[in-house]
Order: sequence, then structure tokens, then C-alpha cells
Amino acid sequence: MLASPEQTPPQHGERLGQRDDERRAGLPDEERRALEALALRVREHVIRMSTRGGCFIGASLSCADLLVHLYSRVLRVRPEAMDDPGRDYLLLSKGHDVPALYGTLAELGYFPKERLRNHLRPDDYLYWHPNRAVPGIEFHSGSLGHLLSVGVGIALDVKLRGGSNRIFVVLGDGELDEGSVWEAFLVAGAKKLDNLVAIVDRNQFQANVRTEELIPLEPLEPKFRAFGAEVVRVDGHDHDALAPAFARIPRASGRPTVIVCDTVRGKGLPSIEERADRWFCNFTENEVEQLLAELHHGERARIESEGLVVR
Ligand SMILES: Cc1ncc(C[n+]2csc(CCOP(=O)(O)OP(=O)(O)O)c2C)c(N)n1
Ligand SMILES: [Mg+2]
Repeated sequence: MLASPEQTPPQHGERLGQRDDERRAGLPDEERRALEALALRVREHVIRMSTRGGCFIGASLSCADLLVHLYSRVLRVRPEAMDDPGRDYLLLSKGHDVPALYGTLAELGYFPKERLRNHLRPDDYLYWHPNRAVPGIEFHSGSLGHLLSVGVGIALDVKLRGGSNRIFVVLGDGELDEGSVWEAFLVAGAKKLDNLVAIVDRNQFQANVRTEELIPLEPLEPKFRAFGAEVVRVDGHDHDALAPAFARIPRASGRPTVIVCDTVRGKGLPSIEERADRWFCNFTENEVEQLLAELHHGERARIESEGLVVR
């Protein structure tokens, strides 16, 4: 699905909801239900990837809705034309949440869903972190703090060529502790890269620690504004809120956009939601079955496997 062409950009400093056309009219019920059903299937895939080696399940579930939203409604990219030189780019800078991206790409036809069973198998490329050998993945990541710079480079090249591609970079909130992110924002503002959109998965955790207890990030919006960005903050699990946030890119001529998405780590599974030790998990097959049941019916899974704790 391709997004519609952009309309008039808003003035700098406007917040979501201040413009009449941005007030929360909400998506048509049918469309919202389709997005939620897709996100549920992506969550199932993520849960199935959390065994036989495991995955960063908490981080993947926090960004599942926003990846589904981006690929379904926002990005001008299609599986039939994924190398189209005019396409939009999605760069997953917090690469450890790639199971949510694998699930989204497979569901939307970038590669067969059966291939998801190859997660972590040495004869395929579905690793713990993104690899360009997987159809739909634009760039390698895993070492945090790098892909905003890559996005700035692509955005600058697009400007120099007079292209209309837009570059969306998904960052973790903990990842904002990397100085390289702010160097990239400095350049994005200075070069007026309004074709660049940084999306922050604001799930309040960096690994096993709450961000505000480690290196406080708030208030976030004025920090990004000081770097010349147009900023909005929305509920990253609510498609009715995400839709107006992404409706007009660029949001302001000559300014990069930052969309801070408030999310919940482990979203969808109350037994692991916001649990510091449920960030990377390697569950037993039985636990996976229980978690799938929890996702659908809400019966809490009884988890005995230990999570990964790094200090
Ligand atoms: C340069 C670098 N340092 C450390 C790590 C180890 N690491 C992987 S994920 C992570 C926490 C990231 O937190 P955040 O960006 O908030 O992502 P979340 O897991 O909350 O989605 C860390 C420290 C890394 N991958 N890269
Ligand atoms: Mg985080």
C-alpha cells in the first residue's frame, strides 16, 4: 500500500491535535481491525522466535505495532518493487528487535512466512540482528547508534539528486545515550533534511534498566527541537494516534521529523510486560505455547526460564 502525497506542512512547534485536520478522527473500523490483526500475527511470529536460541522479545513487542503501521500505511515500498530507486527506506537502528521486522516483512509478502522457521539457523540469514541478505532489509545493524548517520547520508544523497524518497529510522530510547545519534541530528538539522524521520521506540528501558534511572532522557521533545527537528509524541500502540502523526511527511519544510512513540516493552504479554528481566528470552517450547495462549486468551503463562540480565 502506498501513502498518499503530502499536504501543507504545519508550522514549527505545533503539537499533534492542534490542527483541525489532525484531531483524532480515527481510522475506519475495518482498517484499524486489519492493522490490529496483522500486529497480532507479527506478535505470534515474535513469540515463536523466542525459543531455540531466543530473541529480544520485549524490545520486539514494543515496536511491533509501529512497524506494522509503517509498512501498511506509510512507507512507499512494496514487496514487488523493493529495489525501486524511488522507494522509502526503513532503517532499524535498534536492530535487536528484528524479529518484529521479520514477522512484518513475511506477513506482507517480502519473503515466505515458512522462512521464519529458519530463525537462527546457520544456513539462513535470519540472525539476531538485521542483515541485508534478507529481502526488505535495507541495512545491517546491531551495534547501536549508527543508522541515524546512515539515514542522514541517504537523505542528503536524495536531496542532492532531487529525489522524493523518505528515510525512516527506528531508534531505541536507550540508544539515544549514543553520542553518534546526536551528531547525526546536528547534521540533519543543519542540512535541513526534511525527508528524514526518526522514530523513537520510547519503551522506558535500556536493556534491563529503566532509562530514567540510568541516564534520564526527559524532557525529550525540547531536546530534539533544539536540534531543529519537528517533534510529535504519540502512543506507539494506537493506530488512530499513529495515523495522523505520519500523515504528512515532511511535517515542516526544511526540518527533520522526530516521532516519539510511547510504548510498553513486551506489549501484548502481561506476564512479561515491563519486566526488566524479560528483554532477551530463550523460552522452552512449552512456554512458547503458553505465551501464544496468553496473547490470544489472556491466561498468564507460567515462565520458569531465566531472562538475560546484563549490568
Ligand atoms: C554500541 C552498542 N552498545 C551496546 C549494545 C548492547 N545492547 C543491545 S540492546 C541494548 C539496549 C538498548 O536499549 P534501547 O535502545 O532502549 O532498546 P530496547 O531494547 O529498549 O528496545 C544494549 C545496551 C549494542 N548492541 N551496541
Ligand atoms: Mg528502550
